[in-house]
Amino acid sequence: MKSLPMVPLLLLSFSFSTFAAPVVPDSKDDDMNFVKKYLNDFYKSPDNGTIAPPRNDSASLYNDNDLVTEKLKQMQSFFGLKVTGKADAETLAVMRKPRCGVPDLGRFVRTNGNPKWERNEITYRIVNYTPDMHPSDVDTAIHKAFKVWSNVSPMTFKRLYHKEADIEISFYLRDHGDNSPFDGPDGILAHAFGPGKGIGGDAHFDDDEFFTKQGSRGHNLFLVAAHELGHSLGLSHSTDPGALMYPNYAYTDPHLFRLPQDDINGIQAIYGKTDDQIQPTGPTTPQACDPRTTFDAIATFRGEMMFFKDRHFWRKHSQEEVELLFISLFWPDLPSSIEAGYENYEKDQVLLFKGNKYWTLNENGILPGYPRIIYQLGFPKNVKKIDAAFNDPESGKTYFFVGGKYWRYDEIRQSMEKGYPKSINKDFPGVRPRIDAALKHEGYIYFFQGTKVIQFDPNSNQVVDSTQKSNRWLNC
Ligand code: E1S
Ligand code: CA
Ligand code: ZN
Ligand code: ZN
Repeated sequence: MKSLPMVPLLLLSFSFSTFAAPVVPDSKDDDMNFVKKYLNDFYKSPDNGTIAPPRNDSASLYNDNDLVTEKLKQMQSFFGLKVTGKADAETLAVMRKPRCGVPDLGRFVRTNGNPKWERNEITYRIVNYTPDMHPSDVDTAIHKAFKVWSNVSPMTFKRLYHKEADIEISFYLRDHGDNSPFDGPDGILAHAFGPGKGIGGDAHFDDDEFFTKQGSRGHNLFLVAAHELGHSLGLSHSTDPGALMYPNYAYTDPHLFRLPQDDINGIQAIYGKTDDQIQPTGPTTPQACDPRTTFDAIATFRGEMMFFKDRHFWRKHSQEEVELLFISLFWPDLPSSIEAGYENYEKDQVLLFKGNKYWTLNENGILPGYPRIIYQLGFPKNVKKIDAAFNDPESGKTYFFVGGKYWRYDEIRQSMEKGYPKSINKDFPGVRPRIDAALKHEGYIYFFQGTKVIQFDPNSNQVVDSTQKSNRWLNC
């Protein structure tokens, strides 16, 4: 589980002499202890999450430093200080002022200690319903969200109807009595409390949101609930942008949802593995600079490059920085693991291929009427998928690579050319079949094969370089 980086504390303690603090600190350790005591005294968590000595096992996901940071932020916002989460000089000065002993607020704190459920059998109750969905669809979404976590851990979840349960699920508007009011439409979608008595474990959903069963309008209740239940079980946020416990909502088709490996690692670090012989695995987020990085497909669009990989693509603006994005964020109806793609400069479109289907996209998204079947482009029925494609803007011709053969399509006449398929070996000497992705760029053809790139010069008809790593294109 990739936890968010800890904010280093007390970085500024050396600058104290400039502040008229009543007590001159002896050392950084004293500052730290003072800050911790102050926060424990005045920023208690709902279920008494005090800042505990750090646990050194891998399950300490709700880290002590996270808690200190969280409570510091609350304290800073309470006093109208700059909210840094760090015990900077200004913050320490306020803390050192005399004050009354009543806690500032029993505010909602999720990162309290390292709470976990001490039993594996947990109960839940759906307290009320949203008007957005049919109640039975709410039941199904919540049931599925619990299943996400019970599938990968020894935890079991039993629904109660009339008795108070460990995890109480409810929909609320604005202020709802836990000192963490919702904020109206957008912004906060929901929140949940870490394991504990009373409000501990409970998940609240902001009913000013539009929750859905399906589709990309509004927010999918199953996905939001699965994330919140992660908190209910004691998980904090992850820095892995592909994780369910990443702080930001990302739409993925709920039918195709698989719990990412990072979240599996997180929950298993707390509760251990499943009782099954074979442990479940989940998708991992590709790392651009992993030396093993390979691509599924590459396409350009209006001067940008898109490198497709699993559920994601990297977007590269000319020579600038590279960002990793979800395919589903841009095109909710596209599948993952795209196999080939190219830019049709003529029509200002991008074509993406998977299996015998293809999609045409422009800046507004997928054009209506897609996917279509590749046989409409003139491929014979024995072609089941395209390995790679590129368009040559000078000639307006598109090259399609399939196994050891290639086809050429005339974009202007909109037809496959006669005399194809031809042999890759014969026409591109030095290029072996099974190409992952291809690209025409600044006069050269680049064939991506595994972790290697073959640079081919179409003028001299020869390979000019085959030593480059694929991920060099991602600035690695
Ligand atoms: C997003 N966050 C949300 O409402 C904080 N904006 C409470 C919290 O202040 O639970 O973090 C805020 C909740 C949310 C985050 C991620 C819901 C998904 C990640 C990956 S969905 C496929 C997915 C996600 C869903 C509160
Ligand atoms: Ca909201
Ligand atoms: Zn609440
Ligand atoms: Zn969250």
